[in-house]
Amino acid sequence: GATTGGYALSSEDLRRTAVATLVRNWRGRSTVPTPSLYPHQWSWDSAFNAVGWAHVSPRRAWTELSALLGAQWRDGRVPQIVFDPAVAEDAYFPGPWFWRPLPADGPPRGVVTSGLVQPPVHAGAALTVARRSPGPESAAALRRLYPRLVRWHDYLWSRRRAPEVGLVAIVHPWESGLDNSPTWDAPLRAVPARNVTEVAGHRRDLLHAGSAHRPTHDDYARYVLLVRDYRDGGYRDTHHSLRFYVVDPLMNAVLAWSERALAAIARIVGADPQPHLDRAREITQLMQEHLWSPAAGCFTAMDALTGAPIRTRTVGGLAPLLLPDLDAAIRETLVATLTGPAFGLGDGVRGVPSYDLTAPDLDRQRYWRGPTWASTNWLVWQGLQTAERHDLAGRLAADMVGLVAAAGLREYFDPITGAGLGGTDFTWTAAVLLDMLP
Ligand code: 9WN
Repeated sequence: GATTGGYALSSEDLRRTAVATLVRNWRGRSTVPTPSLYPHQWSWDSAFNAVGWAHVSPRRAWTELSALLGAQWRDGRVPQIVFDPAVAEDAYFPGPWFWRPLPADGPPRGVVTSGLVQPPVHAGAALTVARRSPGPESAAALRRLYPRLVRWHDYLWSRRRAPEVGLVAIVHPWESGLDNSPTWDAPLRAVPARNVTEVAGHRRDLLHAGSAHRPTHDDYARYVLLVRDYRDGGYRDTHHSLRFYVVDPLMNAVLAWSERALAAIARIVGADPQPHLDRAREITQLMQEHLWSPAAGCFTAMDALTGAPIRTRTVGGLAPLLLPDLDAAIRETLVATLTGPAFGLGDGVRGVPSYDLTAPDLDRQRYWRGPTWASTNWLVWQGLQTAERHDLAGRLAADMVGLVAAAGLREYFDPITGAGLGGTDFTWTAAVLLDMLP
């Protein structure tokens, strides 16, 4: 096999390691993100995992997506976590007990889930799986999944749109997928950090990853309070009662990208693609109207409770590269930001960091406050292909391969030194690698 830029492992070695990790983390219907830290099924992880499985066992890719959508709530939401009943209740915090009671329009009988959501990458991933492994099995799977994916998007569109802006809002930092991103610092100031010691005592993550690489105890106290409020309100999406309500570019860009994927899937299964294309276009326009920041050179979030813009540059603000109907000038500026000092693609930085390298509060080791993550890098990689910047897409893929060759299948990486951080044997890192390997 080809060698990977002077690193010890060849492409073939890497492929073998990645496949072994997927196989080891497979639990019969889905893949755990990593057995120690996250021993259940996670929503957006499953989408990335499926893309990896497409290279190994398309059947497992479809099983994984079907299992997740099998836990879809009656109201259409696809939950952030589907708990494995075979795993101890306290293996992960907050575990199944914390989310109860689940409402009547919640998950199917006997299924316990979180009540939050994560970015809707699933339709985009399903189309990617079908393209990587075309044939009757994929066509049949798309036919089965299409109505569920439609209901999922309809939930976000009908229940989660911020009134003034018309874009989808998140009610908790965990919904963003970028949990402790500096973007949430300002809106989280309105959320008191209560019972910090008690919450700290519940944490299980610190048994498996260094505390300098994880969110703080204050972060967790706020996360817990927000879940408690939402749960005690029956997980109803009435934003007047929420303390956190934020419109975020990653969530909306991914929804528009997935709506386009649904249009392509609709054509395959004999449904009407037009409503999906219309919605995708509407989201792109609304994002350009409300979230584009010429000063930041990327899309930025907005506190939907106050209307205040949040001018942080994060990898989420680059995700609209996924949208082919973006203004040409905006697309060019995004590419300039990606290759400029804030993200440094092609300039010695390893992969696309989660946060602006020039920001004074950059923390290269702490979770979503600096490190490079495989999942978001895959999205930017897709976006660069949509933008027809195959040169940069190739650069980014080589960066990801180099990171893993040197540091292993870690959860995230220091974007300057390349050091591996967080969990080990990480499924989405393996999955994305299989898709990015030359
Ligand atoms: C909470 C599983 C998940 C990812 C998220 C990542 C992390 C969970 C946690 O792990 O979040 O959802 O307990 O910290 O931030 O993006 O889906 O890999």
